[in-house]
Amino acid sequence: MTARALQRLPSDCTVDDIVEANERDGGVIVDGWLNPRLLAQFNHELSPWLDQHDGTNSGSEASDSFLGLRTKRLQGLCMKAPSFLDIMLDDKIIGFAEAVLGPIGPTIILNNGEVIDIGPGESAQPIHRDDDAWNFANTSNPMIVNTIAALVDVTPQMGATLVAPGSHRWDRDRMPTKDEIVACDLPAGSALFFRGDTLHAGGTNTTNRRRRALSTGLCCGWLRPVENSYTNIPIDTVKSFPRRAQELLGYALYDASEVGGGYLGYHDMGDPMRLFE
Ligand SMILES: O=C(O)CCC(=O)C(=O)O
Repeated sequence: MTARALQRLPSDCTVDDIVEANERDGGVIVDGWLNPRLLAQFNHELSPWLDQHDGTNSGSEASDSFLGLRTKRLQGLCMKAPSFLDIMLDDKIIGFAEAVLGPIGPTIILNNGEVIDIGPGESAQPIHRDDDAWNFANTSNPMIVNTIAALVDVTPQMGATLVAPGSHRWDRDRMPTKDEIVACDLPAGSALFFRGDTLHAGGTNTTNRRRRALSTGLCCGWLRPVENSYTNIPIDTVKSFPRRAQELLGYALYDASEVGGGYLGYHDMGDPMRLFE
């Protein structure tokens, strides 16, 4: 059976619309999520970093091959491209994360803020679930939500994200057939919002253009995130950020006492947010 394309929502959609579509399909496209001014500013800030980027070199061949040998990736965005803060603090992404992850944790943190710039000739990634980074966890609820925002116009031929709609409800070992996968074409500024239990991958780039996109993922406050923001962003820089950004970067004490849990992430037996007072 051929996969149904993901629903497209307008930029004035609500968090409930995003959550509802995700509940049904495992992902949804929000057109015009990033406004043109923010998009232009963010691209401007990124350009020097991408120009001087030497390509993937994580120190592990297996990891490099998954991340893409013809793909440039950047983390530490709050420092490299400060307008990322506005993206990370966007109401829709935070509302989406709180709604989906709330059942298994009272607070959320940044999993990754990562530019994924897929170059010509790159092949598609293996299809995967973001939740599988924590492969022993086996929770019944996703542990992360992610967004892939197009920073340039992205066509299916340029390595658009591939998604298997509905796969968040499949048995864990079921893989999609070709017909069950859709490529998300995204005009610049539009974004795919999806859950950590949805099968997806970066696609093949058969063009001579680069596919510049941004992955902003949020996860449960009790998880060790994919990106290490403590080392990627100097603490003196974090000091100047709004309180909510400091919390999302993992500095707030995780407090699950009201839901039968405990405290995680002490600094000197207290809340690390004291460092910013
Ligand atoms: O680049 C994309 O569209 C998806 C990337 C992805 O899924 C990943 O790197 O894990």
